[in-house]
Amino acid sequence: MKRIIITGALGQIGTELTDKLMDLYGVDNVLPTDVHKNTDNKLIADKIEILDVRDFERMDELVSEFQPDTILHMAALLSATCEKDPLLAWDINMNGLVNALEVARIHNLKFFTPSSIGSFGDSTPKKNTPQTTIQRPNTMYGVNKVSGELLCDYYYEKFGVDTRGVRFPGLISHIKEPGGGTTDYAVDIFFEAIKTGSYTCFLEEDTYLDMMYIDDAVDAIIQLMETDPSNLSIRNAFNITAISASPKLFYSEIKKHIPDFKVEYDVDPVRQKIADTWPESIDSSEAKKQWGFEPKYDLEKITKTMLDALKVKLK
Ligand code: VAH
Repeated sequence: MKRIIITGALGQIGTELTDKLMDLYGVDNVLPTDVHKNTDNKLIADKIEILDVRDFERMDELVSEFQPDTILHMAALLSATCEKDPLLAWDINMNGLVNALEVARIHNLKFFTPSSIGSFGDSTPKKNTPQTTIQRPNTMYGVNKVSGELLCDYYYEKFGVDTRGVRFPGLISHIKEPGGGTTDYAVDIFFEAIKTGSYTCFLEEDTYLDMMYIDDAVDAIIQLMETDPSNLSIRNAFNITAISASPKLFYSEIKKHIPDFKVEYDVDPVRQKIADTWPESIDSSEAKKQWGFEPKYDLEKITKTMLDALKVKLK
């Protein structure tokens, strides 16, 4: 990668990904885009362009002007939001993806878009979920992610577009909070531990899901995109994860730092139903073998990093 355009640059991943890319490749070699310009990151604010990924002409115009060699397509609605308006989710998540793939094909760009553990369904093996296994999700988000994986592989095989992807677990960050995700509790719990000392969780205490700290997620995208393509026998998309954790596990780790921290449960049936169809733990051995994926943050390090950062951010 030398010159990169990013869609969804102000999202939970996009914000920190853009920042890291500007640091690594130079501010002038990164073009962040999103549907708004609201950011307190000055470097991003100076560069960002408005782009709704459903607008092919605008995307094509930005790429023709900026002349990138890579597009990182991060714009999408997350799982719980998708269930509130499935047809809007299909429009943004799928028509946006087709536009990004078409732009990559026409302009010969390297291409990345994330899939998710949400691409698995209730009939998928839940523990140590294999890289290749049954994927019959019954959520609009999951349908979008499986369709997206298949479409990205099609563009690789049919048109030779260099498409690559990963299946992200829940991502934990303190700079940009997620919005509308089933795993958002794993971010909210840290914010509330510092803000109020108590948290009401919308998932059951023993709901185990794969999770990862945002720095490991950003590093994984860059590492995969910089890998020699001859090393890759899989394109879309690699299982990656750092930990398998539950609300109860996060609670007990946070209590080591904040002894009076309290958690109650008020389960959201929609998000619990989604979470119950997702794996408890996935096998990320192919990512390790093919491009050296190795997360640096375990539960202990995630907890200390989040609490230390939020004590400063929220004081
Ligand atoms: C969501 N954070 O909850 C996203 C993610 C694995 C979960 O895809 O929808």
